[in-house]
Amino acid sequence: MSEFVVENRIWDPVEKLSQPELKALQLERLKDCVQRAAAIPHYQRAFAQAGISADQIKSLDDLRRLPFTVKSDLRENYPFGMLAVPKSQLARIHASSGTTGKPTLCGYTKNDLNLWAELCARFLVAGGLRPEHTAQIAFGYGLFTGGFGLHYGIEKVGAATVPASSGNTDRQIMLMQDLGVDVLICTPSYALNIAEVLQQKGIAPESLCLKFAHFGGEQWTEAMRRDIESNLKIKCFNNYGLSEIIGPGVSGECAARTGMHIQEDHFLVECINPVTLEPVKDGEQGELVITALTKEAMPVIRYRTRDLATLYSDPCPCGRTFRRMGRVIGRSDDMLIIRGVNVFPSQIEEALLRVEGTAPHYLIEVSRPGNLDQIAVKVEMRLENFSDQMSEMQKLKSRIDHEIHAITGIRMQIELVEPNTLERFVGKAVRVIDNRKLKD
Ligand code: DLL
Repeated sequence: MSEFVVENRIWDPVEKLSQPELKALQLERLKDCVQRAAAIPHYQRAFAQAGISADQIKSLDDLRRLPFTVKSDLRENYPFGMLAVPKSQLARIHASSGTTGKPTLCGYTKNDLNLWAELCARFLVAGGLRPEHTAQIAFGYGLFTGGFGLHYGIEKVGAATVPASSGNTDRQIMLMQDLGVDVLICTPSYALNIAEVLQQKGIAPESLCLKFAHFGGEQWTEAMRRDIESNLKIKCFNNYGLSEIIGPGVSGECAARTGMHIQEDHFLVECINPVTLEPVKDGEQGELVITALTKEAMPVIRYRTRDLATLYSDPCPCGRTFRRMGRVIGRSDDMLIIRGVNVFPSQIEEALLRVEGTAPHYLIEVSRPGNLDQIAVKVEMRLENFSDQMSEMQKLKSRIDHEIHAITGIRMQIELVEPNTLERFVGKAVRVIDNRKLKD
């Protein structure tokens, strides 16, 4: 890891609001948000079905009386059915990164765009960004919220952006070298990709000016953070968001890196058991449900994110009072159920990263040849550990098998593949192919 030390700085004093002040602000905003949502036909129907009206919201506890919003609600109201303002007031439209069917849209008014930049500025500053820095954005610029979201956040802080967009790793590296880039902004899997190309080109990471990075947009693990930090000699910060809510800017890590502070003055976050829909206790894992309190164009009520994480409300040394969320450890809908056992791709990644000699590139393939689920993991080897000796390879396979079994409790078929043979991704990585679904 780099020696880079992030001094604690807070962008907006609101991040230090006392609990009573925060709760009062949230309640006022919740009432307003529900009033605005009540003008949208979808919410009129959903509120009527739940037997609640906007004027019955008297306390923050009343949030639980409101109906959930799910992705299919947004799809069914495609393209503009979820807007609370006339289309003429939109300043921009983004979309979720879904690859099949119609995307789910997110509309922004001018004020929404300004708020979004503010929220990104908050987590960027918490994670070390200062006006003197140069930040390279290797997120795609387009309907995906990563590129533009981070772009305006960086500009708000007053740092310089290099809007490289995604792909063309050689050019990314050239820009980093020539422009003295200090900060890298992309998905964690793309950072691994960059580290690998640097190594292939024989460029020492120390020869770059890179000091730290802000990663988000996909799941990653602590082990992957360690890997990237040691390969690129930088410090990495995690940030989280989703386009249905606003994009990046929902939460992000501070210098303490003990979870991502949720921007609670704008987002009410609940953590529920995805089966019973009851709230889980603080510190227990559950599905995040988010209400976007202040978005003008698209107020979203109790959006079921499907992201599984844990909320923490113990004090943070940075002085921010906003609760934190831990890493997203999986999605309630990409959870694989293998012979009745719940398995998350992130658990397999954690296991692989424990075994020296494997590269953090893998592909999980699930099938059901007869009546029994089978799961195969293709694991790429590191060049230096690749050997012609069967016995060496066999040893490596059994170490992987052991770690995966220790973490998930099930045995998987392990296939070692040659270095640089699995597909690389410039955006979000695709790690799972579930062939069982194709038969449905
Ligand atoms: O990925 C927004 C974003 C862009 C966040 C750049 C951070 C940085 P979507 O394309 O709508 O939006 O995908 C949202 O990505 O529900 C999570 O499952 C996943 N995700 C986003 N950030 C993280 C993270 C953007 N830090 C979906 N850790 C979310 C784990 C993440 N998963």
